[in-house]
Amino acid sequence: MKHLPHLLIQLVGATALAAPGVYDPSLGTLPDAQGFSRVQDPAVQAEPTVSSGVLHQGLTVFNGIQGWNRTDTVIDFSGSAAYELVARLRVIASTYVQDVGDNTHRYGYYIWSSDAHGRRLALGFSSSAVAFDTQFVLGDNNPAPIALNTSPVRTYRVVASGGTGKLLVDGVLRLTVPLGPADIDEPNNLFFGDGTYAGESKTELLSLRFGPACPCDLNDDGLVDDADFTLFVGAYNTLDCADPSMPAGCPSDFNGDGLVDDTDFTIFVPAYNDLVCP
Ligand SMILES: [Ca+2]
Ligand SMILES: [Ca+2]
Ligand SMILES: [Ca+2]
Repeated sequence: MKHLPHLLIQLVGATALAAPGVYDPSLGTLPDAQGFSRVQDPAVQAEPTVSSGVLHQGLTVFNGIQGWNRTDTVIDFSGSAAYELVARLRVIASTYVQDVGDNTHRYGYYIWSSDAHGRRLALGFSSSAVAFDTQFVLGDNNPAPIALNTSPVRTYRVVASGGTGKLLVDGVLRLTVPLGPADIDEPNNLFFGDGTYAGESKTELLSLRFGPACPCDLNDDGLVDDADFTLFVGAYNTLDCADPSMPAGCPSDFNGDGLVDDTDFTIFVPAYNDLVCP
């Protein structure tokens, strides 16, 4: 058993603060009350609800849309700091429709993000697959969807940096795509929900965060606080990323050397002192 260095003494309880770029259902409110705008057509349809830290939505209208967006956060997929979008989501049901006429694909539920240049990274969910697209008109330039049972709660993480987008599911890298062309989407747009007039979905969203990467935020709530410290300590005591008891993807190995040790702790401490993700 290793022991954490005395530096730990510097860590004191953090205060709960609202973090930017976050939708947090545990606050008990809809996205409308947390800085997101409702996108809904037709105007009258089943109202989403929030309970016990979960946003319940759907079954949505097949030939209508219902979701939320915001455009007030400047995003750059190719900036010096990696961009990250993380969502915990359970897909109870979501359709997939292929339009043979124009070679487009429509998923019942989307989480998509565009940067200041109008480049797009979009996750499309069906009950048995997830797609990771860089084009607005979906077609041959997008990678094939991954077969995936989306019904358990899963953590979907999109990371964009250096001209590349990556998709990790539950900490495991599943797809790497080159960034798509500019000017195919509204700038700085983050959208989640049923965004198609050719599909429907029933979902439970447990969290959503987007913005500059914040690797020490191990539970993805926009803060680096005691909850993350507890997760870090567990990984630190396990030490080896190859240990089967280590969380998938070894997220506490901040420097990527295969171990969770004092080096990672020295990376964790300043993030903890900053508290709020950048
Ligand atoms: Ca729809
Ligand atoms: Ca956290
Ligand atoms: Ca390490």
